[in-house]
Amino acid sequence: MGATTLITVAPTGAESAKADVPALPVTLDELVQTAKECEAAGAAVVHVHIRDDDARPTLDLGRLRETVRALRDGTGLIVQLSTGGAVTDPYEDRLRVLEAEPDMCSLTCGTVNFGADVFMNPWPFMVELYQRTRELEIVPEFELFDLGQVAALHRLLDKHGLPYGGHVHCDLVMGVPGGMPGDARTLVAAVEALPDGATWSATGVGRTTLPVLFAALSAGGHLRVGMEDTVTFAKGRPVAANAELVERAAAAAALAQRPPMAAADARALLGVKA
Ligand code: KMH
Ligand code: ZN
Repeated sequence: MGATTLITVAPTGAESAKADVPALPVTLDELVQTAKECEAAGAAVVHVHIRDDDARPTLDLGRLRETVRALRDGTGLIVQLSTGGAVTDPYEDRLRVLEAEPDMCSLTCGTVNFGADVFMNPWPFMVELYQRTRELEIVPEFELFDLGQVAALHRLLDKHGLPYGGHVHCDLVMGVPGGMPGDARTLVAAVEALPDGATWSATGVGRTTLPVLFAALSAGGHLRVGMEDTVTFAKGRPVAANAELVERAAAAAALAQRPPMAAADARALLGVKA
C-alpha cells in the first residue's frame, strides 16, 4: 500500500450559530447524516461537538453517549469527542466527556487567546485529562494552537509517558486569532518541533484553510477539514455541506499521490481500541 492521508472531519464546532450558518449540523440526525456523507467522501475520523435542543453547545453526558452510539451504528468512522467544548465550559464537564467512551478525544496542550476569549487549558487540567485518557483507554489527539503548546506536549510525554495505544498523534490548529498563524513557515516550524515518531494533521481556520491544507500535504502531513474551522468555501460562497470540504481535501490528497486513508488503517495507525 502506498502512502495515504488521514482525513478528520470536524463538522460542527462550538463557535458558529445555526442561525448564521444554516448548513451546520446541530441535531443528532444531521450529525449522523453528515458523518455518513463525509465517510463516503474519504474521512476516517470525526471530531465531534454537540448541541442542545436550542442548537447551543453542550457537554451533556447523556447526549454525548447517544451521539457516540449513533455514530458507531451509522458509520465506520473513528469517533473523537471534543474535550475543548466551548470556551465557557467548566473543567469538570470537559473531563466528564470521557465517560461517553469515545475512541479518541481531543486534548489541547495549553491556554491560548481565542479571538476575544481565552481557551483555558492550564497544566493541572491537561495532566488530569491525560491521565484519565490512559485509564479509560481512549486515544488522545493533541491539539496544538501555538508553538509553546508543542513544548508543553513534550513535557507531558516526558513526565507521564506515552498515550494509550502507544502512538502520538497531533493536530495543528492554525490561524485562530491569538494562536499561531496559518502559513507554511509556521507549519514547518511546528512540525519540526514535534516529538519523534509523532504523526500530525493540520487545519487552518477561516481564510487560512487552503494555505494550511496545501502546506500540510506538501510537508507530508494529514488533514483536518470541516465547518468547525471553515464556513466559507470560496470568496462569497458559503460551505453547503461538510462533505464538500472532505471531497476537496480528498481530491487534493489524491493529486498529491496520497489518497484518503481507510478508517481501518487509521485505527491501526492511531492505536484505537478494536
Ligand atoms: N471550541 C474551542 C474553544 C477542541 O475541540 O478540543 C476548542 C476546540 C478544541 O474546539
Ligand atoms: Zn473542536
